[in-house]
Amino acid sequence: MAQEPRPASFPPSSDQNLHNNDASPQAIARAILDSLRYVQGRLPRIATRNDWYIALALTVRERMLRRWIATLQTILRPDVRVVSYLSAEFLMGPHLGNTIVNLGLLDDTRKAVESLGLDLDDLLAQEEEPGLGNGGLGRLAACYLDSLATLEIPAIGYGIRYEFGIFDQEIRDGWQAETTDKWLRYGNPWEILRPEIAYDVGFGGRTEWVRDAEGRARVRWIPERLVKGIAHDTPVSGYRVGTVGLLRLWKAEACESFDFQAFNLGDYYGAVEEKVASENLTKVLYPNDEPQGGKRLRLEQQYFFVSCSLRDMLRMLLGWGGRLEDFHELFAVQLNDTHPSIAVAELMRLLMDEHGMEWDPAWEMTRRTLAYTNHTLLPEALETWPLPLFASVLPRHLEIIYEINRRFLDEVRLRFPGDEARVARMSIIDEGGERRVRMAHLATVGSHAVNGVAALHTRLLASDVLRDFHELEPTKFLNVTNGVTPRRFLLLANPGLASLITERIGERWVRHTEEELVRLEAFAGDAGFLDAWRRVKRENKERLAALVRERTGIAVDPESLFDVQVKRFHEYKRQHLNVLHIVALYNRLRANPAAELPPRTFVFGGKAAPGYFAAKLIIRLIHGVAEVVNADPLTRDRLRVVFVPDFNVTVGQTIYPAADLSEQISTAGKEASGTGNMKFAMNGALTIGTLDGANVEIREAVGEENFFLFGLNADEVQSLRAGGYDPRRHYQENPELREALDQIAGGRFSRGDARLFRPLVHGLLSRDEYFLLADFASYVACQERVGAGFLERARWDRMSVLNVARVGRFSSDRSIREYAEKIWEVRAIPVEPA
Ligand code: 26Q
Repeated sequence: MAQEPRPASFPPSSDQNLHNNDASPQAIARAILDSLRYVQGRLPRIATRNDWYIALALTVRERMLRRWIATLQTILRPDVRVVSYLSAEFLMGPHLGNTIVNLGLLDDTRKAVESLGLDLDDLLAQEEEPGLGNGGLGRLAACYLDSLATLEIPAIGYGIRYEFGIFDQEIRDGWQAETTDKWLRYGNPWEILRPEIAYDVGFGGRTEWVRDAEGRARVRWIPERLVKGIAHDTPVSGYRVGTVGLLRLWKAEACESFDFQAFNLGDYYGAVEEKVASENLTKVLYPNDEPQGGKRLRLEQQYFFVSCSLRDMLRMLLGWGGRLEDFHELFAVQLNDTHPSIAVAELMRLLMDEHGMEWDPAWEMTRRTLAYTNHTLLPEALETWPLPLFASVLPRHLEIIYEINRRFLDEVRLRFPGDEARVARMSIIDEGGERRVRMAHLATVGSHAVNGVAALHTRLLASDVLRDFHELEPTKFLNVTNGVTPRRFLLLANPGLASLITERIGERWVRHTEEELVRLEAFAGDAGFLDAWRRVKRENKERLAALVRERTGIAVDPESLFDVQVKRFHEYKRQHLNVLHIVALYNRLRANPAAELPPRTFVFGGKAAPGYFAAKLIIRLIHGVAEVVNADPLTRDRLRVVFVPDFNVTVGQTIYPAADLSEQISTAGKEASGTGNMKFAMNGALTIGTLDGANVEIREAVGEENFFLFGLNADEVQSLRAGGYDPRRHYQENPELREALDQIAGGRFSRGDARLFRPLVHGLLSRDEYFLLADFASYVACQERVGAGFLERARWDRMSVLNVARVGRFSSDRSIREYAEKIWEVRAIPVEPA
C-alpha cells in the first residue's frame, strides 16, 4: 500500500480539488488524492490502508452532501411533514459500500480506486462498523432510514452516539468473552459534529409552583444536574434519488455553566469530575436485548436523547416560522419500542412548563404526534422502572405521569364502571409489590397508534399483553409487518445474485421489489437459469468458507448443505434445539454410516448478553459438539459444525447469501417478528421454522410447499402450558432424544466433564420453558425432509428461486409505505438531484 499510484495520464491538478462536481473515475481519483493530502495531510507514498479508506469515504461523503443540501432546500418548508424516528439503537452497518451503491457510483469508484493501484473491496473491508444496537430492533431502525430516504420521505433518525457499541465477541476455550468495541478508534469519516446544535438536559432535583406573568399557576423544575447533548449528524442516502436522510445522534458532554461554577469555587478537580460524570452518560450501549434491573444510567440515557430530540424539533418548528400549535402537523414521531416512551411526559412538560400551554391542548397535540411500535410479548422484556428511581431521576415527569394516569383511569372507570381489577391492570403505575412505572402503558396511552411488527404478534398483542387497551380503543391498534432493505441485503451483499436477477428482469426490482421480483417465477423452470442460480450460491458459499477458515481455522465443504442459524442467543430462539438435532444426526450417522444423507455444515453465529449464563452455556455447548463431531473420522466428511465469532452486520452480509437453510425455530408466540428470516429468504435460503413471528407470513408468501414447517403453534403452546406440561415424558418416550440428552449431561461433549452442561439438561428435563422437548420429534422429522429435499437439487433450486420471487413484500419499503399511509400521513417530496 506504499506506492505513489498515480498513472502518468492523470493531470495532477488540485485547483478544483474538493469542489469538483464530476463523478468520472478521473475526478473521483483526484478527489481521493486531494482528500488524502489536504484533509488528512498524508503522503500517498506512506499512506496506510486506513488513510485511503478515509480519503475515499470523504470523497463519497462530499458527493452525498451535495444531495443533502438539495434535500434541505426542498424540505425546509413549514408545510412539509417530517418523520422523527426515535430509537435508542441504530445498527447501521458499514456505510461506504452502501452509499457508493445508492449514489450509483460503484463502477466509477472501482475504476478510480484501481487507477490508484488499490482494491475497492480491500478498502471496504477496512471500515469498522458502528455497532450501535443489539440486534433486530436496532437493525430495523437502520433499514427504515434506508427506505425513508429511498421513498423520498423527509425523515430524521434520532438516537444516542454511544462511544462503545455492542461488545466484540471472542471465543476462548469455547466460551464467549467480551471485549470493548472501539469503533471510533480510527475516526469516523461519516459524522459531522454540530457543536451549535446542543441542549442542556436536566436530571434530579425538585419542582415548585410559581405564578407566570399572567398570574397562572405553573410548575418549575429545578434540576440538580445538567448535561449537554451535542448533535452528531450522519447523512443517509436513498437509492438513486436526490433525497438524503439524516441520522442525528446525541453525545453527552459537561455543561459549561456547571464546569464554570465549580471552577469559580476553586474546585478544579470537582469540575473535571463533573465533566467525566457527564460524558459517562453516552459512554456505552447496554448489551442486553431485554431490560433487567432498574439501571439508573439507562433511564438517564433514554431521557437524555428524547429531550434533545424533542427540543430539536421545537427549535426547527419555531425557527422555520411555525406556530407551537402546529407541532403535530410538522412532525410525526415514532417510538421504537418503549425505550423513548418518556417522550410522552417530556413533550407535555416542554409544551406546558416551557411554552406555557394548558393541559388539554398539550395532551391533544402529544397524542396526535406520537405513535408506538411494540417489539416484544415476553413479559420479562416489558420495560418498567421502580418508582423511587424514577422519582429521583425525573421528578417532574413523574408528576406529569401521575396526572396522565389519573385522567386516563377516570376514563376507564367511566367506560367500565365498578371494574377496579381492570383499572389496576391498566394503570400506568403497577401497584402490586414494589411500585413501578409501566412504560408500555405510558406509550400506549400517549400515542394515537400502536403497532405490532408481524400479523401474529399484533394479534397476540391485542389479545394478550395489551388486551385491555385494545378493548378500550380497538382502532388504535394496527399491524405493520417488519421488512429489510433489499439494497443492503441483496444488491450489496449478494452482487452475483443481484446481477443474475437484473439480467432476467431488469433493475427495477431494487426499488419496486414486491412488484418486480415475482417476475422471476417465470424462470423457476428454466434449466439454464437454475444452473446459473446454483453457481452463484456456490460462489457465495466459497466466500463464507474462506471467512470461516480465516476466523476459526476450520475447513468446510462448499458442496455441503449450509444449515445456518445466526441471531442473538436466547433460550426462546432455541439454538439448543438445533444442537439436539445435530447430536441426533451424529448418532444416526455413526450407527448407520450408509445412510443416504447430504453432507451438512451447521453454521452458528450470535452474541449472548454478558450476564445471561444459560445463553453463554449454549454457545459453549455448540463448541463442545463441534469439537467432537468435526474430529470424528466416521462423520467428519459429512458433518461439520462451526461457530463464526463476532456476528454483526458486516459478517451477516457474507452469511445470508451463502445459506441453503435458514433456521427460524423459536417457540411459537415468542419471536415478535424476526428479520433475519427475511434476509435469508431474500437470498434464496429455504426456511425451516415454526409458526412464529413473520415466519407465518413468509410461509404464506412463498407457499407451504416451499417452506419446512414443524412444531406446535402459539395456541397449542399456550394450552400445553396451561394444561401442565411434562417434558420428561418426551425424554422417556423418545430414545433418540434421551440418548442426546444423556450424552450432553454425561460429558460426551465436554471431555468427560459431567458437570458442565448439567444446568442446561436439568432445565430441559424439569421445566423446559420453551418446549424444546415437545417440538424435538417434529423438528427432526422435518430435518429429514430437508435432507432428502437437498438431494434433489433441481427441485431445491426451484424452491429457492420461488422463495426469492415471492418475498418482495418483506422489503422495508413496503413497511415504510404502510407507516407513511396508516400512521404518519406523510408523503414523498422528490428532490432534484444536484
Ligand atoms: C431495554 C431496557 C434496558 C436495557 C435494554 C433494553 C433493550 C434493548 C434492546 C430491550 C430490547 C432490545 C431489543 C429488542 C429487539 O431487538 N427485539 C426484536 O425486534 C425485532 C424488530 O422488530 C423483531 O424482529 C424481533 O422479533 C424482536 O425480538
